[in-house]
Amino acid sequence: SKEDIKAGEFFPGAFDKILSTKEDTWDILSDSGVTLRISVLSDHIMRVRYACTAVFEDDFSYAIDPYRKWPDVELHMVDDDQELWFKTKHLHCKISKTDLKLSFYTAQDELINEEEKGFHWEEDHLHGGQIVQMTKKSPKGERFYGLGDKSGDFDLAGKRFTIWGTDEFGFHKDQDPLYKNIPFYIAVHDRLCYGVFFDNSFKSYFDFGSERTGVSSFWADGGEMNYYFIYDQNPIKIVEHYTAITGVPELPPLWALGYHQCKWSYYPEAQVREIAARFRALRIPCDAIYLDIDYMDGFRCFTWDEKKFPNPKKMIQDLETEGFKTVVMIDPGIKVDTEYEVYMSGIQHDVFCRRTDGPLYAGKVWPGDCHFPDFTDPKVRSWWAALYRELIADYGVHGVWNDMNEPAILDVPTKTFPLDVRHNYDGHPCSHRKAHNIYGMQMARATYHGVKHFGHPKRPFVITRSLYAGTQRYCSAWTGDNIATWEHLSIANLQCQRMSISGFSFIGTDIGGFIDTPEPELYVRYMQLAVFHPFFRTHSSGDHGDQEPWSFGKEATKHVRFAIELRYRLLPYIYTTFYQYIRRGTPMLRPLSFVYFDDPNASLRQNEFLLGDHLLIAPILKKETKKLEVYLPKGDWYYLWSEERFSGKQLIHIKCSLDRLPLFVKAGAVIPIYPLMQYVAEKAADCLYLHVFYTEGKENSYIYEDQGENYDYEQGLFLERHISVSGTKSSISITQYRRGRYQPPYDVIKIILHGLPFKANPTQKALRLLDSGLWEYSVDQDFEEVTVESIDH
Ligand code: MIG
Repeated sequence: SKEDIKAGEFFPGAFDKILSTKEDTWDILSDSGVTLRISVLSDHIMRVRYACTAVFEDDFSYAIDPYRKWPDVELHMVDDDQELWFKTKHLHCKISKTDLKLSFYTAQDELINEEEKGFHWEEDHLHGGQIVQMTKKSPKGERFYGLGDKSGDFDLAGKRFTIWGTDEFGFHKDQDPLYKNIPFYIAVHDRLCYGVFFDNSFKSYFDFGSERTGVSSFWADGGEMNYYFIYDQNPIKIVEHYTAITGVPELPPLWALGYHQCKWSYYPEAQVREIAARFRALRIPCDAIYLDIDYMDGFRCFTWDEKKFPNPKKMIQDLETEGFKTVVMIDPGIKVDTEYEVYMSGIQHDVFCRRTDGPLYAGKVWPGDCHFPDFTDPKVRSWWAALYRELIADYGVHGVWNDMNEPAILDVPTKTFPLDVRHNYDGHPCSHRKAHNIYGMQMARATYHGVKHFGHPKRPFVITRSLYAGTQRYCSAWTGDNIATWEHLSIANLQCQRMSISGFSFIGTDIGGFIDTPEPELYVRYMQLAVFHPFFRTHSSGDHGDQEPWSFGKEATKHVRFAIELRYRLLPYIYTTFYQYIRRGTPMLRPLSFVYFDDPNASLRQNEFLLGDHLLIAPILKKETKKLEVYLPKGDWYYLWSEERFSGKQLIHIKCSLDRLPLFVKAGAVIPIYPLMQYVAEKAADCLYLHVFYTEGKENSYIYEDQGENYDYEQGLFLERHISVSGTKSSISITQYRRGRYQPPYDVIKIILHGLPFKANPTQKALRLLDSGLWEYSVDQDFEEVTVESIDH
């Protein structure tokens, strides 16, 4: 394609010389004084930086996991007449000496990606610095995925996006930008895939063939061209590499994976108690209840409205006795009020953001004029963390919800801070232009440290609205102010999958929609989908109708209860999936187009996805759906609600009724199920169910368990079960290998056998025929092998 170079664009020029600064890092100098720095993190990841004026910025990023150690990599450098090559085992990078353009190849010499204009920049005469840009070639049919919470179709090709966290109340499909800032994408073409993480916190842009066909580009309003190029054999692995760079969370407390009930706002205390009691009376499981801004005294963070909540400590304790955790909102804006302790402490400790010329910045939020802590200053983060003492240590609050941290400001057209506001940026002083996209992340980080400290030895739980790449290390998130429409149900499905493949798995949406009230059918379908989202919470703006599981009539309540019960039964499976996420960076929600990336039909699908290794969810996203077309990828799949077995690589049609969401289990899978509880650890489980889905051949499953609330797992108090199922025409055997020292509360495992192609021999005494027609086999939880044979064996 023809490059159209514009006036004012600068290019690196030709190769001059090469210097090795460290073993894994090379500086390539151009004849115009540009330095290209290549460093190798692993066989699959290279980092590319440019200094337009020979001086690099201090190498500092909020996104990067500081604890990640990269193993040594074998690297070959080849310097010939025309080109420089950097070669790892799996990824080769070629640099042309005439213009310093890069291309990436596989070890088999397949072209993964090459630059078009490559790196170039424009001078920013107003602010100083450069607008740094990168333009790459994009072969026909290339698809693009990622970028966090974008609300359009899953494939981002043909569009342009901006990364600039924005409070978008009632956002719509394709609205951009939204709340989250994840400058990471995955591209797929010709059965090759790669990832690009552009770690630059300025306002940045991604153009996937919208401006010019055949090119993709990304650029930022300042900072460095600094990106990571990732190559591997499938997109799930690309996400795993990205997650290795930016980090994973700790295990959440198990209750955080239960059902949560929220509204803007539940008050006074009597109403909170009433809602909680209603859950128990109606036998709808629930683990957490939220207090939105109205619990505060005049929206002053870290205070209580004593009229509405005369004795928060007692209320929180009583709720806890009933199995409810209390989560409260904390916003970044601190009311300007000399009678308010937190404000005065902030002034005294000089924590608030200032304008360029010195005055404190004041912006309007709920309480009126506020000052805003500069969370990018480590001293301020410590100050903020310490503020949680009373809430967490004294009152017993279990989790904290950080809102409005884009940061969002009312009554100004830009919806945020003026750009001249100053930030410490951990010792790299800068303006809001650079700090905007990481502000919410640093708030959530400070909150996480406070909640963790005062809640110790319990695991912390924090939820945030805004975030930057890497924020998954600290907390969960929700997708912001959605609307109770069917279109938003589709958006929710795509946003959660997209966040998951953007390294952020602990994500959910306001079930039913934040704005407006859903019709009963929509609420039921919404709930059924959200069962499979890692963060599982109903929330609504509260100024329309009620939005509790029982608010939509008898029939809907029944279906909603069934959905929530399914969630609780599946908790060991979901917890295991979370554990796989933190162990390997594997996204919890896995789009079909990612897992079955070599299947061209799967790559055309965007609604179905997998949760974990073995469950395929086919959400119902349209009103009055009677029949759903579902694409099943390779392998055999059981339709959970009928035991019917389908072979994959085909489109099937499923008859739908309102009580069930189409759910498929991979043949050979073992799905762990807990006995139903009304909240996590309501009682000691007396058994673990293992639902085993027959396959002819072999399939492995993995289950992770621990105490669920503290850090004992770090001392080896966890339990891993590696289970394999192998089936023949006349037998099935299930073998287990266990690791870890956690003693589960149950002694017995009940194995439920699905899909046996033979009649089991009932003389085995452990075997019992259930009403459902399935066989159940009771066995010690530490069994090593179980075999069930055909009666005619
Ligand atoms: O714009 O605290 O997204 O979940 O209920 C309103 C009140 C401010 C926005 C959040 C929403 C929350 C609401 N907040």
